[in-house]
Amino acid sequence: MNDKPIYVTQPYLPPLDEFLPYLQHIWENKILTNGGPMHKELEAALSNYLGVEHIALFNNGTIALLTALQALRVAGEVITTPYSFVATAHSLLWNGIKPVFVDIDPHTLNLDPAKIEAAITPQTTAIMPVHCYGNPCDVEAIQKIADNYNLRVIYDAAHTFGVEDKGGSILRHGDLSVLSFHATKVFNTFEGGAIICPDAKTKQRINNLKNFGFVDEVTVVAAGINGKMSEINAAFGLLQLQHIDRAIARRKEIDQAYREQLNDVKGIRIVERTGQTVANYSYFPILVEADYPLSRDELYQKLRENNIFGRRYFYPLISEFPMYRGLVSAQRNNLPVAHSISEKVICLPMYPALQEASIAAVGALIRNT
Ligand code: T4K
Repeated sequence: MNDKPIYVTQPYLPPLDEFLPYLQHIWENKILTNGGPMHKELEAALSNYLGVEHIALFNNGTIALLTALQALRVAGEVITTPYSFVATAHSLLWNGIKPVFVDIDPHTLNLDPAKIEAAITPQTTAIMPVHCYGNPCDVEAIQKIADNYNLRVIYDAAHTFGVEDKGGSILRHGDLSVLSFHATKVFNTFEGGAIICPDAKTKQRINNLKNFGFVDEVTVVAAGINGKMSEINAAFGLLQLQHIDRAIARRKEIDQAYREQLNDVKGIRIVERTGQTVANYSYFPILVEADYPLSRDELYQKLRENNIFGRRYFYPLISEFPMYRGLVSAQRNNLPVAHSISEKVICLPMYPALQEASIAAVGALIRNT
């Protein structure tokens, strides 16, 4: 039994004294928000680190998703995955858009491109896929469909900080990609997010939208929102960035240690990393199959009884929540793979400060049933 609870994640916090000079700087110049110097510096640093040209920072990933949809004037119906955090579909509803759920691929756990075309109607204007757990979607197949039907593609890339495929950053795909910098993410600014956009003009529109629609002191061009990242969040991001490579390297070690512990456990399937040349090891999802001695929920409870708080990301499916379940596309028989995965998944604790003893304890509990 572990004395202290072990949660699914724990934010990476650099030493406090390293943050104090940033605070001092903010206190001295008294710019707290509205695109101040830290904000500018973080945009430049992130665009360099991520290998993308245009990035617009936000106060969280959800407001960034809402704004991405507004920026492209998406309306009508949008095809998306039920296997995600609820914010993905909520961003559609908040924009008065109808989500149309399409099933996922059983290996990548991302939107299955083979099933997208059948869900397209004359009202469809866009696709919103999620690179779930940092596993890239089948971006080429999705783009081909989008081109054929003249649809926009907005990637929910909340899990995908720093992930690359053979051509570079995964964030370059689609019309826009949206990141989350929430406390539970690989790179965090306490709360935060960003939109990666293809050109300066789109970024300008996004910047206007995240600042109430202002383009200058007296001109408002759109019903914008307040999506601005504050200086304190940006400062924390700048500090995090100095530690991020070490933090991801430690995640990689943990990933390998779990694999060694769990590789040959009958009935436990480790979700494979696919299509990545650079991974960020953001989550460690396992699937509890029928030939494991315990059900998924029994194993989940057993871990909890031992102070290990894995999470069932993503259960229930988004399509099961009351505001979605009435949709035709939300019917269970439309989403058999997503249901099956959602009923098997547990994300094990994964964060840089996780101790070897904790990894061993998790492994032992799962092996010894
Ligand atoms: N799209 C996708 C695909 C997403 O996964 C998310 C967010 C979004 C969009 C939206 O982005 P944001 O608007 O959030 O930027 C968490 C996060 O709140 C959420 O950001 C994340 N996805 C989702 C997958 O997980 P909860 O409700 O599970 O978080 P919570 O508070 O239960 O935290 C999990 C564990 O982490 C806790 O048991 C303890 C630990 N923890 C958490 C926090 C907040 C800490 O140790 N320190 C902390 O400050 O949603």
